[in-house]
Amino acid sequence: MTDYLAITGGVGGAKLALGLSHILGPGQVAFAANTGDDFEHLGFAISPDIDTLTYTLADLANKTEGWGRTDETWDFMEALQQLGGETWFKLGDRDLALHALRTELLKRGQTLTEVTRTISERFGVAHSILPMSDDAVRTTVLTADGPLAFQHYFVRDRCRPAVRGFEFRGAAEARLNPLITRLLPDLKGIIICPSNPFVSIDPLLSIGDTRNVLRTLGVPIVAISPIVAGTAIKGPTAKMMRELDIPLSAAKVSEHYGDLIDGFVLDQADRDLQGTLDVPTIVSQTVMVTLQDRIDLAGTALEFIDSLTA
Ligand code: FO1
Repeated sequence: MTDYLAITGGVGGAKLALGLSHILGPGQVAFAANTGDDFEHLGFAISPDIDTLTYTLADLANKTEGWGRTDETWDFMEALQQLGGETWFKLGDRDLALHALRTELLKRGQTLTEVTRTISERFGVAHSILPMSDDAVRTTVLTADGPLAFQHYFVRDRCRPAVRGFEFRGAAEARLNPLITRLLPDLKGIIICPSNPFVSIDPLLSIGDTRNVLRTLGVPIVAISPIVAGTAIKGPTAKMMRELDIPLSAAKVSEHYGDLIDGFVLDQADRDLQGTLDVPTIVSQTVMVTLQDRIDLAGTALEFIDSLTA
């Protein structure tokens, strides 16, 4: 029986997932991965957040970039450049093997969930990585320059266009991964990782009536702030908040999740906010530099859930 579900996005989510995997066995925690960033590129099915999670749990993540894998070579990209192909999205040679295999297995009719399990098992990952849906949900960033597919906004245009809002295309008709649905009734708690609330966590919450289903489960849902002392540890969260006219504060992330969450983990730099939010809060070190930081934060989140359990 799976006790905990962690909802993850990219790097921040994967770091906490690694910490959780050191405390909880494969039967005790599952990771729900954002697939709103997925896209097809050069004929390959790319699932960046699933892969960040897979590589992190397999201890193969490229820690410098925050995406892709270690021991990478770039012959494919060099050859592609010589041929005048599109090179804005960097696919390393070894990483490419993963995308080629996923694309092939999907073409043969396997679901993204099945493909993800096959690939993660081949990398020796014992914990379940569950794509949020087997249906296509695509994050579109509404910008001052018009709507942009997520990777075009994020990688090609380097988050330069000013953000006006987001759409999760396909989310209303999509079905939450049935393996996630199946484990919900037995959960002891849900952890929302310190990922970007707008483009890493909201895509899952926008699938059908998922937000409502989670809200009414009756188990504690705790979120960890991705905003520390008025800035984001990584990625465009802070820039997005500024452009959306949302004050840059961890409190606003908590407000964003609203009545979905039962608890919010603030960084120690934001201890002044404790007692000012609408939900119970705890203060912890949320910046994860070392493996021990990841394990400690995971332990803190689990204890918090315990303390909130009626
Ligand atoms: N992010 C970049 O900033 N530049 C890239 O060239 C890039 C390539 C890439 C290849 C495979 C992959 O799985 C991820 C990749 N990412 C790249 C990261 C990724 O697009 C984003 O970090 C996530 O979508 C945000 O979570």
